[in-house]
Amino acid sequence: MKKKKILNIIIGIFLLLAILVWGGYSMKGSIIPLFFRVQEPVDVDRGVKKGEKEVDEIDIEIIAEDLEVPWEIAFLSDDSILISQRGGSLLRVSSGEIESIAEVRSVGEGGLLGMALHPDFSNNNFLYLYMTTNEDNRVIRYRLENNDLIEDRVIISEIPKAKFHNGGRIAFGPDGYLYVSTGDAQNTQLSQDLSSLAGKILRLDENGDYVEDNPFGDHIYSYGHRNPQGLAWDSEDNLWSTEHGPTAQDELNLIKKGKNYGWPTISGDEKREGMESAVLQSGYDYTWAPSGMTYFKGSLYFAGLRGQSIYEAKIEEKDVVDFIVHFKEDFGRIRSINLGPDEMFYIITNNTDGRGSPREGDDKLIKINPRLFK
Ligand SMILES: [Ca+2]
Repeated sequence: MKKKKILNIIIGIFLLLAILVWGGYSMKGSIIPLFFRVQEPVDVDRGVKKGEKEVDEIDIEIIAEDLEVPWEIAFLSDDSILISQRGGSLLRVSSGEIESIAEVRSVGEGGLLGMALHPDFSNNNFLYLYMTTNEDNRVIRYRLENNDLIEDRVIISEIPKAKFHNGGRIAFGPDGYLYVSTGDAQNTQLSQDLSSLAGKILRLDENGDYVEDNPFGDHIYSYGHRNPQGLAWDSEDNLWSTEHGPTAQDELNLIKKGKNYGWPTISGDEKREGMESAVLQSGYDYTWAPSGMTYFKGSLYFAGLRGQSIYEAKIEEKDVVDFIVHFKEDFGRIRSINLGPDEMFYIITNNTDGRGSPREGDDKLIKINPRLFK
């Protein structure tokens, strides 16, 4: 009798264990993502292999997938990121969730491009967007309240538009003013024409008025540009810009107030009296197709579309002292690179607009630890 009772208890424990093991195993797929942030191993030569590092030391992390031609990133906080998509939608990515905030205006071939938060965004909620409309390229200021985007005012309009060469990067400088890069709108003569807003870098105050000490008494800050799409300031507050050249001869320029950057008379490092040559150019048979740019610890990092790379230009005394190509072809075409408040790089790919070869999950927002660039 006693033996039988013990046997029953043993069988009972065994069955209970079997149920627990089976249950745990069958739910494995749903349990794991709850405990570990889903972390896709990225197929890159220099990427950190899975298993080599602790789980919390993530060096490359895909933050969002299935984006549609994303163009610019802005950080509301460490874990809340805005993304503009060229088709006209604005997204917010929080904890891996993607929310659609708004559809912005009708757009042409350019679309919704640049985005910048007002330096005092936390108080005034002002968000600036650069977009192509049916008439022009323009910058509009909105108030972003929770997930509502409320139009506030047109900051600048009548920037010539075209199928290509719409410029589109906007950024607040260390002087507190808004800089706007515009393309030549496929009319090369406009870049030298000081009565046109095409092919320029503009400088505006927060309301869209021109800054009093702008060089020509209007919105223009520099001219003779073809299609600049990257703006970044170094630690000495020098403004740098990337610019698409004509078949190769892409440029990295040091932007100075009132200067002429040569297009269409000169390109790349060609020289002409009264015109500024690029500090660095891609060469005569190589194309970066450079777009977004950011500065971090002595280097400018900029995105390459055609070049499918992140380019690093180390700078000293307003000159480039070293040039390094990172992640070549690892992610495809890259539209932008930004530095987050967490001092991590965030890049967006540009493989879904018909010019690239989309990979699984494209387009993506990817976080990269800057230590991988050492
Ligand atoms: Ca030039």
